[in-house]
Amino acid sequence: MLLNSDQIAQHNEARLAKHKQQLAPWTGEVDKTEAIIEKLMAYQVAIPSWALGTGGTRFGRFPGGGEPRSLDEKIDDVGLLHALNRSSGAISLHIPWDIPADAAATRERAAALGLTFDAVNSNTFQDQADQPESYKFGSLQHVDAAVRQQAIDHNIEVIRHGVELGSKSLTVWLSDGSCFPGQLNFRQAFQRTYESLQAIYAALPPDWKVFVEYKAFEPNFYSMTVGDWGSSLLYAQKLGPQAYTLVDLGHHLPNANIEQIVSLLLMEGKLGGFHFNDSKYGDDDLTVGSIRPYQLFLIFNELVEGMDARGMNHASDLGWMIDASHNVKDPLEDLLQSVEAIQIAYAQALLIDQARLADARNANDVVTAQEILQDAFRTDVRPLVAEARLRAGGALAPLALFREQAIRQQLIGQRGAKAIATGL
Ligand SMILES: [Mn+2]
Repeated sequence: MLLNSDQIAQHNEARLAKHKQQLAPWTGEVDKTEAIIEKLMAYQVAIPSWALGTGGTRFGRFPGGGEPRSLDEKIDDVGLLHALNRSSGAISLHIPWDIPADAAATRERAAALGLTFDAVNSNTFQDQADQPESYKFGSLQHVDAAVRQQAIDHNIEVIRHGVELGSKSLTVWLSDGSCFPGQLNFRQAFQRTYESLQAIYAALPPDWKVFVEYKAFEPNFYSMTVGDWGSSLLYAQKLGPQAYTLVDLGHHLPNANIEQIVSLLLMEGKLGGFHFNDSKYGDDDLTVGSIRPYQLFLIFNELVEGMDARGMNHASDLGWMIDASHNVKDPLEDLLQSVEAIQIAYAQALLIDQARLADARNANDVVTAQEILQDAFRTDVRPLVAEARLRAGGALAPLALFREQAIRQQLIGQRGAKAIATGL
């Protein structure tokens, strides 16, 4: 065990006086403060198995050492994150990178660390060594029925693995599309994709959801067959009540109003969940909140208001997942930063006085409406987030504790300096 509860307790003890001081201004508004802390404690973010190793770009990859070499070690890493922040209580797996050799044992290992399995992800965007058909020209959209069937079978196999692990949802992200005008008949590509998705949908257990993830461009650069929230919603509506749209923050054209998309999908009961990340230009997969924290806050404003309007449970009614991975940071430190950024945006959104905001809107008082939002955004809620962690048994300062305990050095000692994560 790289980190035990005594070490966390010692770390917290040393920081407690300062934390209490920072929390003091909040204790005057007990009801509001307690409500936010409780919601933060219930809220868990799923960690993607592919973010635990150093990412890369098409130009290169610079592994950092001590990366998880197996599914078990990936689960251990998420367990470590969860021990530090008590908010990373789920893991999202990618098949075939993370096929469990013994599902019951994998499930047990995760449960011992307080982890559950969030959505399982299929992969038809690259060819595996042993597969007969190639996805070079698409998978579910392919003109050849044999390729489509192979991709359908793969998705059904992913569901089967997910069932064994206790997962309740499948995320389908397709790289299908075209790189040049004339390459594809859009209508027929849509229709073939829809029929393939129907076959996958038919294999879903009754208590499962399927998330249809969209992406504007890359790896196809002329058209993507699930290219925007409109086409994803179309598939989800046609498929039926178990199908939902998944919003990946990096999968839009520049300057898209993501918060408006979120609001409308929620209104239609078709928002399934999120892939959190941040970006400056395209699908940059940067640390959540590192580039556009205000956008993240505005998205959470729509989420809180929209979920409350539908009587939804913030913690459990949507899939909350990170999808980020890059080249220059320690992946575990990066994930601690991402989870904290999500919690901060969530807590700030919970601060918004929605009744006052509605009054300002109804009075066409644009200035007050903006003030209400920015008051919340400019409030330092970090003491609340830290208090939620403390009460849940986590560390007051997870990143600091990660470094104090030299956890990366310990991982390198166990796994080696040249250990490279399986998967991407
Ligand atoms: Mn994604």
